[in-house]
Amino acid sequence: MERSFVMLKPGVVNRRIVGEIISRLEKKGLQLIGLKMMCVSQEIAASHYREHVDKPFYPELVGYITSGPVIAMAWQGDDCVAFIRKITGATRPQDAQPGTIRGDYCMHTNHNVIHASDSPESGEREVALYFREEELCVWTDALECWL
Ligand code: 3AN
Repeated sequence: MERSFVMLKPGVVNRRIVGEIISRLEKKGLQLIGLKMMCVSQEIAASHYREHVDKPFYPELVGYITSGPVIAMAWQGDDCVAFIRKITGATRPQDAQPGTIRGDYCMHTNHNVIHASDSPESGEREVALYFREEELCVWTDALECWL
């Protein structure tokens, strides 16, 4: 079963839209297996965004996700990485379709509301970066046969 790491960035907490955004993922039928509010350390931020270390926006990106609490989540489901990326929308809000989270909730790429793993391999790596195994709760989904 595929896993994806999703993070609602500090602006989401400040704007009081955490519940609305989580609802969108729940309604799709994805299974939430880990959830916590946390402050991201410099070390975790650096590991998370290591592929962007040479990009001009890197200092601002790390500065933003360490500027206040985030909502860290682990989701599970068949093809869940691709489903969540579709629901999340394109990186640039200008390219994100209305109806996607980024299409509906943001205007600037540097404050694009949400992170979602971009491959199953990233999903495994990022879930392990943010969650200890005992923090994950893998539960039997009684609705599976209806999804
Ligand atoms: P995504 O989050 O859609 O997978 P990535 O991995 O290319 O996109 O970028 C990671 C994060 O870096 C984005 N979510 C965004 O916050 C920030 N970012 C990407 N490109 C830019 C940019 N051109 N200017 C400012 N911030 C950017």
